Amino acid sequence: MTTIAQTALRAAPSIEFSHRFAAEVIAGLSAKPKQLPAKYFYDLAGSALFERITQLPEYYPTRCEVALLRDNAPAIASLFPANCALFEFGAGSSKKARILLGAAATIEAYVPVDISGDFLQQDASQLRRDFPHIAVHPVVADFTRPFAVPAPIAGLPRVGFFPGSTIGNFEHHEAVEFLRHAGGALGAGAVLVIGVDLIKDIAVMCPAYNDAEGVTAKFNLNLLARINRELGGNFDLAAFEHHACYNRARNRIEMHLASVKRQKVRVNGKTVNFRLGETIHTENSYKYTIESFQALAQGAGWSPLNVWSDGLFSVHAIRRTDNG
Ligand code: AVI
Repeated sequence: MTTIAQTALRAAPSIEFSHRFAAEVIAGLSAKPKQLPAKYFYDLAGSALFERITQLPEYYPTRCEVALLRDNAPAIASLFPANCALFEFGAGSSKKARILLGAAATIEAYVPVDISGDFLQQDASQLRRDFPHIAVHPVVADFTRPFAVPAPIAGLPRVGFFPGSTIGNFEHHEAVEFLRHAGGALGAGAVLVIGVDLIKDIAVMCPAYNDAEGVTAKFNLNLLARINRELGGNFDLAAFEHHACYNRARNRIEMHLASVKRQKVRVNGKTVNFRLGETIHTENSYKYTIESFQALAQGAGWSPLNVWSDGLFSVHAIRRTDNG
């Protein structure tokens, strides 16, 4: 996930991006019920807020995952083939990948794949200084779509890394699609290390998305602020409330923005009407059991190799089955 430092270096959005953003926002606000794509949370301000979320006392996933990776790095590294290339999907700051790069002597190359090119290049320079024996080949691309593999990596066996439970922000069919795509990019027999948040007591899950400091509320409301900034919207942020709750039937945290009054908002030249209490659904964060994630992965051509868990979060190692 993109962080503060990365986004500070990010170039202005392209015209193509702005058109897609406008079209998806208008489509989402015209839908019933209203919704907005969660991928638009991560502008400069949103990425900074997400970075703060990962440090909140209530937001356990980052802390748990880093501890699991640190405590089990040798066991995870033992699954990697000789002279392999580690591909990180949605690389962000490579903070977590560094744990694996430091533990696995068999990693010959690191290939972070991320849409944020400026930061990737800067982070690559630092990684080359810190791990001089590892070749770093950043790929600027949308990691959910096919991308060109750098030529020097072509012959190396590949290991995938997808931390953060970002898979939880995908609908189940999208998660299967991503795992199939990752399988295609990594090749037959490849190992994928993936972080997955677990279903647990609501008293632990809900505060992680309703923190006392209100950082998650600001993160959610920033989506409206971004629409104001980039699409000439006139959302009054004080007229919307952050709501986050666990949907037991669907095993997901849902985030919404609820209108505190009847109101009209202008976005990109269009008027959007809100009833009192009407919500915009902004994000799903699916939670899994160890077994339900393994079943999902199996359906996408991956078999379980090992899993490390502290009861709150899980780090899975899965292997692509030959026919995956
Ligand atoms: C990035 N993703 C895994 C986070 C999550 O927990 O679903 C995004 C987030 N939304 C609110 N807090 C954190």
